[in-house]
Amino acid sequence: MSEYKLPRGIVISGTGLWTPPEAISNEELVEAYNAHAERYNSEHAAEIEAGELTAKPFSSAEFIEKASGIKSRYVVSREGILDPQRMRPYIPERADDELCLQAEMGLKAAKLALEKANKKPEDIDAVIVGASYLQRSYPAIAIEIQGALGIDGFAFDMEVACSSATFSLQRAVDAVASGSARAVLVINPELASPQVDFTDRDSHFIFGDVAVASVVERRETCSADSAWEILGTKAKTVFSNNIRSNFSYTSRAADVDPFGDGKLFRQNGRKVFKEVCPMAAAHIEEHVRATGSEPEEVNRYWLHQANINMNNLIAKKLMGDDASAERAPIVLDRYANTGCAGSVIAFNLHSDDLQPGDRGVICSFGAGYSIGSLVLEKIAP
Ligand code: CO8
Repeated sequence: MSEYKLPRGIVISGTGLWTPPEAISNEELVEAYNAHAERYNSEHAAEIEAGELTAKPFSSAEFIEKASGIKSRYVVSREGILDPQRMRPYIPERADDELCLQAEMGLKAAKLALEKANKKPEDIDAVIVGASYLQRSYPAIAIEIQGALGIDGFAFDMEVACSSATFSLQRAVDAVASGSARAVLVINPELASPQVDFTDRDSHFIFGDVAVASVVERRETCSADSAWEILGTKAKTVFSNNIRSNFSYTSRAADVDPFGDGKLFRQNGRKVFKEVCPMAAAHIEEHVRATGSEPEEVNRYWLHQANINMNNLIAKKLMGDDASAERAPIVLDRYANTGCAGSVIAFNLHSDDLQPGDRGVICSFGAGYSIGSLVLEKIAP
């Protein structure tokens, strides 16, 4: 069991959110997908007629908004995604002496978090990058960002799909609690668009790109205007095959196309919905009670942002009739599913109005399955 009694006095003293400058609306995305489907169907008309191939069905902007709550998504590069002949972003390779794209995204969010926390690189002892995907295996993206910021200490990458942010925040809390770092910079650069199969109607609309970052330190060292004390962290994983991403460096040895059929993100969305909602609600209830509150007393829930209907269901279970968009804010209408970053985006955008003494929960849930939560209380340091 990964829940434990935390020593008091560890805080999140600042977060940063970097949003890519380009966005794609549902209508634009559907227009590109439908043009691609039409072209595919006409090029394969004979095989489809003979029953050897299945025709590609058309997508619809209305379906996407109703089924998911997503209206638009930010991406690092729209051009290739919207080209019916390409259907994937164009991300040119960079030289070894240039920052890689994911490090560049993470660095932008990290600088904003440091500024909000009123911290300098010399105040930080560790950098953790947590993301659903990493642009390369080594040197770690975290070490690249550490180098760019001139931080003296240690850095490493970790991947726990949608829970990479909450799990990496938990690692940061552990490091500060144990004394292995005075302050930790947690960075979650979600470069999602390269893993999306934009030719698949069921999943082409789900993801967007973004980067978030947080500073975790002791209350005594905190010099930010306001901060959030971490009352508890709780992490849980349960194996499930319902969300998979199978492309791998071992494909070379298996003699298969790493990006062939079924190798990119795929899921059984209905099953995920049915299984994860009760798990996430029970997880949060237990965690909130363990920190001395009742779920309906919590002022704000910054929930994972995968599906608005999932969030509404979980919010209702936790807050009953008092559930509202104000108490469980939604950002996926603009950002779509940004993997592990969604709950931290919600926290970044919807926490400044709360008062010292107010409580909130950051919670992620997704592939693995994995669920991670932090119960927070606002303090005036
Ligand atoms: N346009 C029109 N019709 C469509 C479309 C479309 N784009 N897509 C599907 N349909 C059709 C289907 O074919 C189906 O038709 P029929 O009834 O004739 O078979 C009908 O609409 C209903 O389809 P679904 O049952 O699939 O639709 P749902 O109502 O279940 O909605 C969702 C689909 C939105 C996917 C929904 O099931 C959902 O969101 N579930 C939750 C899933 C979830 O949370 N997943 C987590 C994913 S991400 C994650 O955990 C980690 C990945 C980490 C990567 C991050 C990178 C940053």
